[in-house]
Amino acid sequence: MINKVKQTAEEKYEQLKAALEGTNDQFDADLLDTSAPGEPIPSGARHPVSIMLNKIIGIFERIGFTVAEEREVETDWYNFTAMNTPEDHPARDMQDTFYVRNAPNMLLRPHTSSVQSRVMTTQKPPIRIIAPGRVYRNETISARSHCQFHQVEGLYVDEGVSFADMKQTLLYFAREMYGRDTNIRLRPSYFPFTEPSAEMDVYMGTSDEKSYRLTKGTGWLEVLGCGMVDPKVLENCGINPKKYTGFAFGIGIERSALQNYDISDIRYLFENDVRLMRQFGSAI
Ligand code: 2U9
Repeated sequence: MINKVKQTAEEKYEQLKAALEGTNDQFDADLLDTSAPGEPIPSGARHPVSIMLNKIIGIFERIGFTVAEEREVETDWYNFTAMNTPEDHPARDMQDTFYVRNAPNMLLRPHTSSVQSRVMTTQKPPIRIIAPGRVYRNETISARSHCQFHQVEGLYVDEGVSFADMKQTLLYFAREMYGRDTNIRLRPSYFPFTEPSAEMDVYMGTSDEKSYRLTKGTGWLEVLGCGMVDPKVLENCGINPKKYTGFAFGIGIERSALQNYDISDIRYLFENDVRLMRQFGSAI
């Protein structure tokens, strides 16, 4: 009886061994199939805000502007006092600007102008810089506005810099950004730090549904603010306004990104949802 059990066990063992060896042969063959297609390696993607920032930086670097970066927690002097924004200006209000608790002179910068005011107090003209970076404002968060966003500001100070220089520089920018046949217009505006000040529109037309909607039926899209640096700002930063003049401009990045990529809500840009980013896999 014991022999019979042993025999059955041995048969079973041989059967299983043969079957397993057969499978192993198959498995080894699969492993060694050098013609099998490789596993795809997912590539990373840039954030739409970075794509827009890099594009704008590239355009200005090609005509001799260099990037300047500075701190996000600033003093009110570099952001407001130097920039000719009076003590009672509404932008200084806590409703509009985040202040650091227990440090009344410190704030989260509401624009990157403090980069330029810092550069002007330490360097002599010619100054030709762009200041990209994150800024903060005490705004109610909605589909259209957020308490954090990005700007690129530019500054050119030298002897004999004119409004015509500004217009031609911004026309070059618009044509690099929106196409070589793009036309622009400058509308009068007001900023405490520039005089005269203007807003620049680019002509998109109204022939397709997207441009009609973006331009509210006018064909013109507002792109940036600009102006000649107020002589008071130059003086505050230690630059002689009798000898030097300059122009400056500011571009809001999120708004351009939403328009460019047809994104319906600014909050998507701050949620780090990879499904948003994956759609920009092929962009630089
Ligand atoms: C210095 C002197 C002047 C920067 C400027 C604007 C016009 C402007 C807005 C664009 C959209 C802010 O992001 S936004 O909401 N900015 O319209 N910014 S001129 O002027 C300067 C900067 C530095 C020393």
